[in-house]
Amino acid sequence: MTYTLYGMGASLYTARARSYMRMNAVPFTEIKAGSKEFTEEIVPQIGRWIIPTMKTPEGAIIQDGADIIDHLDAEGFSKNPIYPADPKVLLIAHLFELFGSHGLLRPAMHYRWNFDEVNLPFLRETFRDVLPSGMPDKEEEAVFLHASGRMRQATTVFGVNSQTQKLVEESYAQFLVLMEQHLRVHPFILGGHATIADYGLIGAMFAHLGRDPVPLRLMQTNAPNVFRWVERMNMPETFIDEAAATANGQLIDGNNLPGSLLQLMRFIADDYLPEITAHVERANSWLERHPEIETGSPTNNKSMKSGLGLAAFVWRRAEIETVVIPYRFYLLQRLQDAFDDQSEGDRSAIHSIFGNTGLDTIFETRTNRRLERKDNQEIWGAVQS
Ligand SMILES: N[C@@H](CCC(=O)N[C@@H](CS)C(=O)NCC(=O)O)C(=O)O
Repeated sequence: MTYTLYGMGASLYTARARSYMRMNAVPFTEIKAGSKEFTEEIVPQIGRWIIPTMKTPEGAIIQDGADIIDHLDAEGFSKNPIYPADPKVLLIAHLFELFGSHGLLRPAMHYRWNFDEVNLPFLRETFRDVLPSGMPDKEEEAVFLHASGRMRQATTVFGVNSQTQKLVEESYAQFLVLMEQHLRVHPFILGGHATIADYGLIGAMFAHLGRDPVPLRLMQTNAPNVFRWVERMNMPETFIDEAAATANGQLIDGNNLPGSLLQLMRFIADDYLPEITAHVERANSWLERHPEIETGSPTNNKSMKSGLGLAAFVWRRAEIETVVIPYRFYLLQRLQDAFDDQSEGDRSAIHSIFGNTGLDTIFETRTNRRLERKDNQEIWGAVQS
C-alpha cells in the first residue's frame, strides 16, 4: 500500500504534494527525479519530464500537485476537510491555492538565484536530486550549470530583473509581515487545520523561501511564526491549537473573517490580480488568432515556456512582462467553478467579500476556452460561453 513520489528537495511543486502526503500520513517513498526509475519508466508514460509525479500502489501515474492531492483526498487520507464547507471560506481557499502556486514565483526565484555567494554551494548539492547517480564530479558540474542556467532564465521570464529586484524584495517583505501577523494567531491560513490554501502556499514558502539559505534566514529572523507554520506543514503529527479550535469545524467563520486574512487578500489584489488578468487577456487574444485549435489539443507547455508568450502589465510602478503558463488557468478555473457551483445568495456574499478586498473581477476574468487536463497533460477544452 505504498505510494511513490518522484520529486526533488528544492522543487516548489513537489513541496505542495509532499506536504499533503506527510501531514495526512500517506505511506510513501520519495524517489529522486534523477533516478533511472523516473527517467526510464515514468517520463515516457507522461510524455514530459515534470515533477511532482506520483505512482499509486496499483501502478497508476498522476502528475500534478493539485491532482495528486485530490486523488489522495478522494481515497480518504485527509485528516480534516481540505475543502472548507463554508462557501465563503472555500472561495478564499481557492484564491490562496492560485496565488500560492504562482504569485510567489518572483521572490522564490530571486532569493534562490541572485545570492550566489551564500546560496550556490547549497544549490549545487541539492540539485543532485535531478542528476543520475554516480556521475563523475566534472560531468555533474556541467549538468548543474545547464539546469541552473535554465532556472536563471526562468527568473527573468517570471519578471525578476535588475530593475525589479528591489521591488521584489519590497513586495515579499510586505507579504511576510502580513503572514506573520496572521499566523501568530491562526496556526493555518484558514484556522485550525490545513486546507488547499496552505498546500498552495507551502510550495514556494518551503522549497525555496523556507529552505534556501538566504531566504530561510530572512524568514527565521523576520517572521518566526511563518517559519513555524512551514515546519508544521511538513510534520506527520496532528497539530492542535486549542485557541483556534472554534465551533466551526476548527476553521474560521466566513461571517466573521479575521482582519489579518482580509489584509492578505488585499495584498493578493495589489500584487497578483494585475498579473493573472494580463495573462487571461493575452491568452484570449492568442486564442482568437488560433481558431483552428481543436478541442483536446495539448497546450504543449513546459513549466516556464509556452506558445502563449509574455504578457505585459504594471506591477508595483514597473512595467513588466511575464510568461503565460496555461496551467495557471487550471487553478483559476477551479476557483471560478467553485464560485459558479454556489447558490445565488452565497455568490453574492462571496462577491461582496472579494469586492471589499479588491478582488471581485477575478470571477469574470476567464479564458475563452477551458483549460483541461487529460492523461497528465494540459489540453484546450471547449469554447466557454
Ligand atoms: N502543474 C504542475 C507544475 C509542475 C512544475 O512546473 N514542476 C517543475 C518543477 S518544480 C518542473 O518539473 N519543471 C519541468 C522543467 O523544469 O523542465 C504541478 O503543480 O504539478
